[in-house]
Amino acid sequence: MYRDTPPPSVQLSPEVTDALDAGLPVVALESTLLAHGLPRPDNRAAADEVEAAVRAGGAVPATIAVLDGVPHVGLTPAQLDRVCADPELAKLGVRDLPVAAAFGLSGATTVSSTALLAAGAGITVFATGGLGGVHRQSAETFDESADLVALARTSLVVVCAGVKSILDVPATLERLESLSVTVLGYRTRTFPGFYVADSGSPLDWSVDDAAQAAAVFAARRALVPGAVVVANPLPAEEQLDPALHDRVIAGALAAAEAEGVRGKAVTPFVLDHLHRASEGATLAVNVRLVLRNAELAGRIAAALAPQIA
Ligand code: PSU
Ligand code: MN
Repeated sequence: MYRDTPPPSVQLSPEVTDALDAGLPVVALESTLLAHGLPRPDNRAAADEVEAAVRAGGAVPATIAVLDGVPHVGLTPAQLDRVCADPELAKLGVRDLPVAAAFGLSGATTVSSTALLAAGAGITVFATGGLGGVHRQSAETFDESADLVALARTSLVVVCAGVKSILDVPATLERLESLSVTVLGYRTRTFPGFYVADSGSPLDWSVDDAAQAAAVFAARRALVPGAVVVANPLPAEEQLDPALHDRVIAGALAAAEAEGVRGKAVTPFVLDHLHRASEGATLAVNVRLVLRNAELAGRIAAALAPQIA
């Protein structure tokens, strides 16, 4: 088919375009946690709540997904409906983006592809739930999330509650060190454990407020490409009961193994199993930590805007 103008490679929403042009703070949000990490139809309300949390922090939200081959940065309510309702929506990491673009496919973006698209659009702060990382048994399966390598080369702040606790947390921290990703605890010197406040792994560095996190990112950006991870723990009174946590995780990993789940299906399978085995307790905690991260990301973006203008 002949075209005299190329298709737009990335579509920014009018609100995101205006905010970036005016130097206002913007926070990128991923869509895989909505489409593949939370159950339908409740994921749709969560999408609105996460965007509202970014606004409460003082920034404009930009949820990112690929629709009909075009990456969108900032979604309309109707586009969010699509992302949250479509059971066929693909899960797109960085390596999948060219296939989606060439074939006009739609998909949700993971941490890796969201970070790439956000940075390309000029967005410097990104909020998610938990990063992907090194899976347990990775010595046999080689299962390590593409999130890690993407963060090594993409310059932005990523606010998360650690890495998903289905993973090998110490091994993931070792890989982040090898990849020279800066990791900061938010008011903590131990790495958060996603559903639980403390993973038990120590951290070298912490920041006390959004302004300090922004200052570290501004310094990194002037020095070397790559991400600054801000690891934001749930308060102890909001975490999942640690005994329940350990029990349901063991069951979910055993189920994935027994059913032979592999590749990019592993994380959605395990999260869904956890939500059901805990009778919704992991789901409620997952949504809560994403909201807290979105609000903190909004505050970091607001603190950063004058520093990198
Ligand atoms: N955080 C959540 N829920 C999720 C994810 C993160 O609270 O579903 C997603 C992110 O999109 C992350 C992905 O990039 O899980 C990691 O998938 P994998 O392990 O296949 O790399
Ligand atoms: Mn994987």
